Amino acid sequence: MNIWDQAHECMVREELEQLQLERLQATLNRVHKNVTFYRNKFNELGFIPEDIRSRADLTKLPFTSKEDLRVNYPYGMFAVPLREVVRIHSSSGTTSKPIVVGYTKNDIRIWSNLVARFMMAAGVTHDDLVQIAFSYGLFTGAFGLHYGAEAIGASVIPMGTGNTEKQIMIMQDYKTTVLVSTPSYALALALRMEQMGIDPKSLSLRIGLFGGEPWSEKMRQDIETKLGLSATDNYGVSEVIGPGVAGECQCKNGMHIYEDAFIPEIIDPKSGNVLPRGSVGELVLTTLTKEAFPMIRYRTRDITSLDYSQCECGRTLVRMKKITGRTDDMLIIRGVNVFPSQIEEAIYSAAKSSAPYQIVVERKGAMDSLDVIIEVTGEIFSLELQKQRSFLETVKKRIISVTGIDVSVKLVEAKSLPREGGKIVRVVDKRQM
Ligand code: DLL
Repeated sequence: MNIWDQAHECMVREELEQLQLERLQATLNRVHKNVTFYRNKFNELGFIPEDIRSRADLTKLPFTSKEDLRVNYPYGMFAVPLREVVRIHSSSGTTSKPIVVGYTKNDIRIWSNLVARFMMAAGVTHDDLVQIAFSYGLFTGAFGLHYGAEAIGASVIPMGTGNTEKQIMIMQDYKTTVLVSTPSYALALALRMEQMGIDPKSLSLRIGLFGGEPWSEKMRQDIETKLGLSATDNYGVSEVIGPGVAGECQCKNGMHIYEDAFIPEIIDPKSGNVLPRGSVGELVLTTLTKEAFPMIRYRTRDITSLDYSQCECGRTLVRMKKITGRTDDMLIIRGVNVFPSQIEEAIYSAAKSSAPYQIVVERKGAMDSLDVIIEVTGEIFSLELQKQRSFLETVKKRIISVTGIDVSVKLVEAKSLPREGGKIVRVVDKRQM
């Protein structure tokens, strides 16, 4: 029943845990030998890979954070020489420098097969025409889904993002059956079709694979009725692999985590302690198969919980609930990760000093917008109007070049931004999913 890798997706739990342990030991040996960062951390703790005798021993290991990846930019966390790396992707960092991740040939093969799992679980077959409306480039989304669809043997339409009317024309003319995008872009497509008077029934769409940002059950219903397809959720993190960490089956009741490739843990974000089964907390992931970029206990900062009960689909893999929030201040705007610190850095470098600012995020129609409001300070005030304009332009350009998303930047009077306890609320997120 739509299962791509029966042997791994339906394993008896005891066997799965034995496989995890073996793969974990191999991964720890690999990072101990090849990644200075991990070798130093392990030495500090007096830990050697042989100390891992059961899965529970995982808690002896240190966490890895985005900050660790930033410090080791660009290739410090790679566990193979660059000549063995066949692909590089990246993801937002907390500063203007992104995080760099790499894949060996074997990593790409495994990644494609993991993505094929959730595509097939959603009902995709080799007869489908898959339109990929993610950005092709450093973002892991487009290439991840592209290779997964090819592994299944479906026909891929590598459309990329934007150009909504052309997307719709291609859907009509090429008879697209599967749409791959962020959920918010799926809604934007639906709204545009409504405006153009196009009946979704006249299209051939039957399945939607959506991920890269949080969305609600209400959004699922909207997308399903407006586009006339079955909408499924899939989850991933670039540092861990990209899409292909977890995906829904047709029961649509949680995303199966591919536990033969990743060990999930739920921790209390403050104490770092592992929480009892079923608790809500921060998801931590350890990779078990990756050669080029293994991650030990990577703190995703995503809040969710795990459900170990048996799923009706026959898979024995644990399911994660929808992501309900973050334990840091990262925003996801149209599928793109943005940190307020990146914006602050852009303002600082243009103003040559700090300036009070606020970030306002809204959902206009189906699309997110990000406005940066900066208070006029002594320095900015003293600039002539012409220079103020060019200051705003510089800030805007810097933000766009670092984050890749379009923003609006405006100046307001000194002390006019609302304060709480004397402090400006940095981010006002008005979106309702
Ligand atoms: O967004 C990978 C991906 C691409 C997954 C396409 C699915 C589809 P990053 O750019 O590194 O990687 O962003 C990872 O996005 O930590 C979550 O906060 C969020 N995220 C990803 N998928 C989901 C989802 C890709 N299905 C960050 N639901 C993660 C909620 C999601 N949040």
